[in-house]
Amino acid sequence: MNMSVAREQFEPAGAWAAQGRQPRIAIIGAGFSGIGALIQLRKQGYTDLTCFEKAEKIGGTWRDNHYPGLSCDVPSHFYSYSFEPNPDWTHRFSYGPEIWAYMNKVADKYEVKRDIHLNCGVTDLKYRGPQWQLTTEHGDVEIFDLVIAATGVLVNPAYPAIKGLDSFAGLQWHSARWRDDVSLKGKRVGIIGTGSTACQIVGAIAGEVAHLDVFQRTPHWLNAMPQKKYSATWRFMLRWVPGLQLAIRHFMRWLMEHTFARATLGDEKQQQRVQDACEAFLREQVPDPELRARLTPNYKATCKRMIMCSDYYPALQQDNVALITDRIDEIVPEGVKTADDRVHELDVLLLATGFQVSDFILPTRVTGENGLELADFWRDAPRAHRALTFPGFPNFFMLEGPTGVFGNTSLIDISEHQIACVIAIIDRMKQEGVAVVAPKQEAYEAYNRAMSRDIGKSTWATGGCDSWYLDATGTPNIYPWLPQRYREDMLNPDFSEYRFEQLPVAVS
Ligand code: NA7
Repeated sequence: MNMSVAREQFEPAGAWAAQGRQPRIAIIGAGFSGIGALIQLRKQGYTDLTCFEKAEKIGGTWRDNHYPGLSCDVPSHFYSYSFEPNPDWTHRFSYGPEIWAYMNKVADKYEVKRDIHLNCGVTDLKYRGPQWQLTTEHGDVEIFDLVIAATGVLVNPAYPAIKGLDSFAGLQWHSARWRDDVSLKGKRVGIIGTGSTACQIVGAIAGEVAHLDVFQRTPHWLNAMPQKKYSATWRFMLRWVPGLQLAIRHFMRWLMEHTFARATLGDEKQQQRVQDACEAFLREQVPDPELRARLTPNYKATCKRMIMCSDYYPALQQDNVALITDRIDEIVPEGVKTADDRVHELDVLLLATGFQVSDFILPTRVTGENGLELADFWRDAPRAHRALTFPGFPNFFMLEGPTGVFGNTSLIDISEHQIACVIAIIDRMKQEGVAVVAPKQEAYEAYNRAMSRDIGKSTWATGGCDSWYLDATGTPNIYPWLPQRYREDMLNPDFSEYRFEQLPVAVS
């Protein structure tokens, strides 16, 4: 494929809106957000869309993650597009393959796959006011009026900085790079990490491996996953009873946001309720006091992301499973050596060690006005204006950007609201012949000041733990208010926070 386009072809294009032409919009990433953006933009009459996807298939995190036991801890009827409810979800909390299939089905139905270039990673984005020059990994160059990064939050695997990691003689891989070609049956397996991913994997593989060592650095709080298989009758009702699916969606949203979200955001009563539930769950599930003590965190529930998983504790108590809480000293060819000088011999080592959470669109090089690099703008910690835009980076939007609503709700729901905001901004550009839009520096600073002030009240900050929510400055890099507030802000953007610039229309 050769998409090379001479820049001159577009000059002096300048203000698309003033010229009355369609804006050329690049969308980077074909996961839930990118596909949602393609669909919503097209519905609103924006048709010059090109989506760049680095992988050979669409799907984002639901393509990358396909480990055993993968499921979503947000209820399916809420973790789906609002414009495409799915009466056929088989479970209250869907498993990974079903979610991925749903995304593909929606992409097919709305015929957006034709807009997607697969195997086409973007390496470089350069602002050449008022447009963006986009370079792909193949060296092709294209010019766009607007860029929407839909590159996800937890994308690049974090590999643990443990001495000797590469010296392991057996097989090892990260949870997000699962080896479907290797059977774990009858093998001695070790897993490093005890976050949501590890809990799901442990529950799924404990029954088939010969032996499983679970290496825990810090215990996490768990609660039961109230999983439920939906009956055919229920699914029939969902399909035919008007308003039922919508009512369930709203109820699930309300429930999540009035329990977990409030518990996290300083509502002490709710926090105590969640705390009590987690403690009771641990007591009921783990009768052995010695094991229970090793599984009891010394920080508040909801400080780290609370894990919903019903088969982790039972799996840990199987005869072929051991919880190892001694510090890992190093990885040796035979396995994992712990601080008690013991070598835990393994055939396979699984790394469920999370993601590089500060990357977002990086390592794609993004250069804004006056040569400002996004990586430098984010030097201390990634920040954004309303988790969506950046001063100095005009005509550039990032869905699920830094300081977004990452906890206690559906990311699909949040990104849909962000897309609505992007469309409102583009509509205004069109109506007023605007060529350049970016948040004002003072609006960005005021917003981030308010966030820093209020995030200090959340259990992410006060709960006494270390977590992936904390950035390099030790501040939770996450939205400090209820998701409802964010949705309202997205639906009613305050245009005074943005710099809208008209440019003279060049005569060709
Ligand atoms: P998480 O939640 O970041 O968990 C990573 C786990 O790996 C966690 O238990 C870490 O221990 C552990 N870890 C990381 N580095 C090391 C080293 N060097 N040594 C030992 N243990 C280590 O990632 P997940 O993939 O489980 O979940 C990520 C999100 O995906 C989740 O929140 C959902 O939103 C979906 P720690 O607790 O830091 O001591």
